[in-house]
Amino acid sequence: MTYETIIVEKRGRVGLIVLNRPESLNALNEAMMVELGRALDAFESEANIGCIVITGSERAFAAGADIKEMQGKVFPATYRDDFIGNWDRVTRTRKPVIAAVSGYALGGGCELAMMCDFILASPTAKFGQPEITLGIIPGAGGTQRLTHAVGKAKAMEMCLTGRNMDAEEAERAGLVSRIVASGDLVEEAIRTAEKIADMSMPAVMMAKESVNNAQEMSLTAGTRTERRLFHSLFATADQKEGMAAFAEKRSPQFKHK
Ligand code: CO8
Repeated sequence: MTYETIIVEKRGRVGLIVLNRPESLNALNEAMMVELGRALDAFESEANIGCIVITGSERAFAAGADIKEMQGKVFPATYRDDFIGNWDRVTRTRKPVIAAVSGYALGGGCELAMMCDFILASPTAKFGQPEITLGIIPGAGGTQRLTHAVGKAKAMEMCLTGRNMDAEEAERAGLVSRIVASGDLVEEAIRTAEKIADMSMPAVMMAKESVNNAQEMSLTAGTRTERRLFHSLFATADQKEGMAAFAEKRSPQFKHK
């Protein structure tokens, strides 16, 4: 498959997607989001891929939706065509997706990173929802996922003022899982993805599903669903292998990868 706005590579069992519109700091446009969806579809259906990494450039993960493409849009068409309605493909990916963020992750760029399962950031990362400065509000989950990640006070301040968070503040607030030294970000994201791809895939997918349930369900419903998933994993050969390997003091060789 050929792509114009992204670069797609396989690194062993890891699928790597690099956002690549350097002339506009990786501003997200319709073409890029369609290509991102196609790349995710391809990795999702490829049995050999166990985890996906999305990254941008040193300077920008993505500086938001493409303002120049958006600026002439009018309400009836945005509503009728459900503008950006298909930009949330990442959230429907069942394999884990890691965002490796260096530089700007603003507006839709911050929202795209938050759609991933977790964010690794370089010390240069800057997260923000500057839509308010353009006379609009976040449209792809910024007011929701940011609030879940960092709490109401910080999310509200960022959405009302457009203030950015640097990597350290984002890590303290729980938006990013770890800061990785500049220059090593993508390789560390790939190493982390390899580690995940080496686990039992049904367990990985159920862990992802269950953690995501914490944002959607009550504690009672979430823990009950978690327990059912936990029970079901005792039907897998990988549970037998994982526990036998522990008892025999060796590394597990999971079958369902
Ligand atoms: N859209 C289009 N072009 C952009 C964007 C953007 N979001 N961001 C940067 N560019 C372009 C600039 O216009 C410039 O192009 P040119 O060289 O032709 O003038 C080039 O990229 C380089 O940018 P700057 O010269 O501005 O670089 P600076 O280092 O001076 O500044 C900034 C970097 C601070 C990132 C600045 O470019 C900026 O403020 N960008 C806009 C950030 C923004 O407001 N983002 C929010 C956009 S709205 C949005 O995302 C709605 C979300 C919708 C849902 C998305 C679903 C996933």
